[in-house]
Amino acid sequence: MANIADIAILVLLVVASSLAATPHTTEAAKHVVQWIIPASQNSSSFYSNLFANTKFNLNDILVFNYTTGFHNVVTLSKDDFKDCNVKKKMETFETGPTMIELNRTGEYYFACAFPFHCSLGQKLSVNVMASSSSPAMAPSSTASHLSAAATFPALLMVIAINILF
Ligand SMILES: [Cu+2]
Repeated sequence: MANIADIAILVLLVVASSLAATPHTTEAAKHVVQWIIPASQNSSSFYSNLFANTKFNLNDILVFNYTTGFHNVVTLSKDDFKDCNVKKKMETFETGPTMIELNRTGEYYFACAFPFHCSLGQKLSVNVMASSSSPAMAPSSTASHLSAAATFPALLMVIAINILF
């Protein structure tokens, strides 16, 4: 009986460590933004061009990289964003890098509130989609997560039976 129990514990350890090591496939993406006054001619569309092909999903993280004291990040309404009306800011983040979790779907409007920075193109809007809008990823990773979770108690039961009988 001792041998079976030893083997069972070994199996348990191996399974537990492999579960712990399994990468979390639904982990949020980090989008790094070099938060500057764009130097390009088309400065007002610099950031929208930069992220034109980027998908922002729920719970992704935006990382605004800048030196504290040289820029900041404020959130604006759609209209105030359009007009660079940065005095109407809703939230202000002043310590770089600023990390913002996109914890709701829909549009976000960011700008720098330093004088003229927004009108010189330091503004970014992102449209956050629900993660389920990428069908290739979400359902399969959820399924594998569930099956791994279900395997564990089942294994414990088998081990218990082995030890008892
Ligand atoms: Cu700025």
